[in-house]
Amino acid sequence: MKYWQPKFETMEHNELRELQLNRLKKTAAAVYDNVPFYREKFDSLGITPDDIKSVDDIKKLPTTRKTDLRDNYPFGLFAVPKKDIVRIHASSGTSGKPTVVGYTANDINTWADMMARNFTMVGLDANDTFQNAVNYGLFTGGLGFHYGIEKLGAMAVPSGTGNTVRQIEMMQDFGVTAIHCTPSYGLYLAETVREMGIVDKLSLRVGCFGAEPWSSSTRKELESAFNIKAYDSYGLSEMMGPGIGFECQEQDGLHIWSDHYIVEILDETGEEVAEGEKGEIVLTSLTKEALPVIRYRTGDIARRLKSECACGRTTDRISRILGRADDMLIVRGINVFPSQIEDVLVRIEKITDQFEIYLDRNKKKLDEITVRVELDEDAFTGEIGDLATVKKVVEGELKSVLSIRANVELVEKGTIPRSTGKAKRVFDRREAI
Ligand code: ADP
Ligand code: K
Ligand code: ZN
Repeated sequence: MKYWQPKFETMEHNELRELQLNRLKKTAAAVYDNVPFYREKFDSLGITPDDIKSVDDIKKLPTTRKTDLRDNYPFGLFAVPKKDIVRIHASSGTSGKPTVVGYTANDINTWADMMARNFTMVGLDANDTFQNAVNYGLFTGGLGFHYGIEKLGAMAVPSGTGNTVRQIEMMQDFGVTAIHCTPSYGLYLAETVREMGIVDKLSLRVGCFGAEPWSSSTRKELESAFNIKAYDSYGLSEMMGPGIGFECQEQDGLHIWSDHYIVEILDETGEEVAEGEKGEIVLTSLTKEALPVIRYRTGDIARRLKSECACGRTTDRISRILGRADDMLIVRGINVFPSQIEDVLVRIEKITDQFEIYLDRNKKKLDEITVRVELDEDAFTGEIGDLATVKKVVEGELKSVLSIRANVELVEKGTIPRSTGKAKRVFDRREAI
């Protein structure tokens, strides 16, 4: 079988537009009726869901930003009563609180079907054994992929992250044919497999890599190290999670499932960019029940590609992600905003409000984040124990907010250059992967 849901994957253009229009109307009505945030936005623009007469009328609708989710933390943008929510996930917010997203039972099912489409698209089926080597928990990557693997009928190996040698043993012992992880962890796994000299003992055919940007040279490296085909998986929690965009076997851009999302590529002024130009991906969900989102500014930069594809799917297509429109950093697949770090630091005593962030790639090819902070000498007694305590406090606070470990470097007050304009706080020394 070539398609998981052929009706939707290969829908003829006009029919697809018609479907999008109906679903857009329904979504607009749902948020207008159930989400005060959207009701106010619609009112202030002087529009109602009835003003949507064509898909292009989406331009009349308000946009949504990550800060809107934060301002309505935790459940303020949910469009259904809490009893209909069967799961939540969370990702990083721009500062302070995380962004919480919710799912109804139908949402979970839709997401799993999208995943099963992706897996079918790259040639997987119920005969496959799929190792999901990402974090399970509040992040969407774990359970998101997991449910799709089970829906496909393949055998899921929920290995999670860490313990690389054990991961490779599992691949070997269980006859794993497909793997999902971040591309940077993929590179480390590949290197370890090479060192162990067991590539020919593996049955891997397919790798799915996402959550952070990666290049075509990394693709070649992963493909040759594992003897696989490597595919790009794109997504974001606000739109469900991973898998809302995925490469097909043409390996030339990502299909975005157009029966579930409307894609706009906008310039800084909010206009659709000229054909083939780069712009910000703006997504509107068409079927999400728990958390419908209108014109979400993803902050991700890409190009729109022609929707015709040799694989026969008729969805919208985009290039791989080419960058970010804001200052969001991606560290080990986890989104980190400098403002989040600032937020943590200002609340800690005995340090000044100056800081710098350094990003490096360690020997395992994994990201390392170092935050340099200044000791406030007035608060410092000169005891060496004091230093250790301050460092520990800062590390602990950062860990609890970022969910990754940051190295903390304490320096003397005045070491970090004061700037008169926009301070340069981030020094990304990682080579692109
Ligand atoms: P995920 O778990 O899918 O990474 P998050 O909501 O935590 O979900 O992060 C979403 C962000 O991660 C995206 O907006 C994008 O910046 C980045 N991202 C996800 N997948 C990719 C990818 N394949 N290529 C580049 N960036 C990606
Ligand atoms: K991410
Ligand atoms: Zn295709």
